Amino acid sequence: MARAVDEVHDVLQDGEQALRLLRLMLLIRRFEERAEEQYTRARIGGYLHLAIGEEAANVGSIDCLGPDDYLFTSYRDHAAALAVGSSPAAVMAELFGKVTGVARGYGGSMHLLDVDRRFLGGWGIVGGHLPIAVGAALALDYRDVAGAVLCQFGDGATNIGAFHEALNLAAVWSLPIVFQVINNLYGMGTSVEQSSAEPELYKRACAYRMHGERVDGNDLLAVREAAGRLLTRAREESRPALLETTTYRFRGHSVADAGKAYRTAEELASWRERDPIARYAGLLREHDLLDDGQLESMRKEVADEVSEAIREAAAAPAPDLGGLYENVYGDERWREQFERMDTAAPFGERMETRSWQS
Ligand SMILES: Cc1ncc(C[n+]2csc(CCOP(=O)(O)OP(=O)(O)O)c2C)c(N)n1
Ligand SMILES: [Mg+2]
Repeated sequence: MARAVDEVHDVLQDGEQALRLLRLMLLIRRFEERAEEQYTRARIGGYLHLAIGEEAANVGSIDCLGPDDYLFTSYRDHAAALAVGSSPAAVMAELFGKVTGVARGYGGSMHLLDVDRRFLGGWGIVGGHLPIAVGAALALDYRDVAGAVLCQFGDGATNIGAFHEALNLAAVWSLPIVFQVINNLYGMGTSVEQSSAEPELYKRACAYRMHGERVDGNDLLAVREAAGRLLTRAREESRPALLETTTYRFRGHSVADAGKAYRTAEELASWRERDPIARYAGLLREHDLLDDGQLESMRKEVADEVSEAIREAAAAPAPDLGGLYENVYGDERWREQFERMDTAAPFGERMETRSWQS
């Protein structure tokens, strides 16, 4: 794979920017560790999928988004929300199901969003958001806006029908979208080798005559270079691409999975040696952009920021249950429908004809 070395290292020409990216990855790591802890304290309900180990794959591409671009991702979405600039307090509050959360506490961990920052979710159905992201790219094209869509998903999603439908349409209509597969080698407990006839996932792009390439997803600057180049191409030439970023999740699939039954301790250890944060920090040290004192104070800063986010989330009120169905039904008359609920009736509601049926 050809890589423009000068471009890869442009970040290193700007010390402030180089440190900003490190800080963001440290913030994500700390946020995830504390979210895991809060889950075990039963302060977070539902599911919780952590991106510990996948920070570079997230930050590297999301950092390339411009003011007219949109972001979509899967349920492993905390890193994406933080990378796009959502406040840690609002993201944590969403995990806690509080009204100050990014989805007002109704979405939870898998359904983060930040419309102001053009982050359109956080989606729980594997691969289900790909056609929706294609729709956003079509909207950009239709409105003649020179923006692009970045759509992230896991390796498991590449075996879902919607993946193929989405890539096909994006290619047929030549839409400005970069599909980023975050290949962490497993879909729950099933390895890519076991589940994919072509385990080099970027090669699937050729079925749609689309550009595909693979980069080391634990190398922040490699991800950033490739994503930047493909997003620019999408914006300027309205051409889709498939970018595969190989990485590894250090934790289990979700907090309910220890992540040990289907992979060996040796495998985990070998990936830990390629920890994206340690690796990037090492690179900054080599270039005299970072010393131990700076790293320590940065770690402390993000730790304090996350502690404060937890404090705020814990203190915030839960949403009003009366609004539970708001934004769920398009028809405002839903209220009337639920007013008729009667748990004692045979089918859960009274049987007379409802006005909204007529
Ligand atoms: C359509 C659909 N099928 C199954 C599931 C259950 N499920 C949730 S996550 C997951 C694994 C997906 O793995 P991958 O796409 O590699 O993403 P990762 O979790 O590794 O980030 C599965 C099968 C689902 N949510 N949606
Ligand atoms: Mg996976």
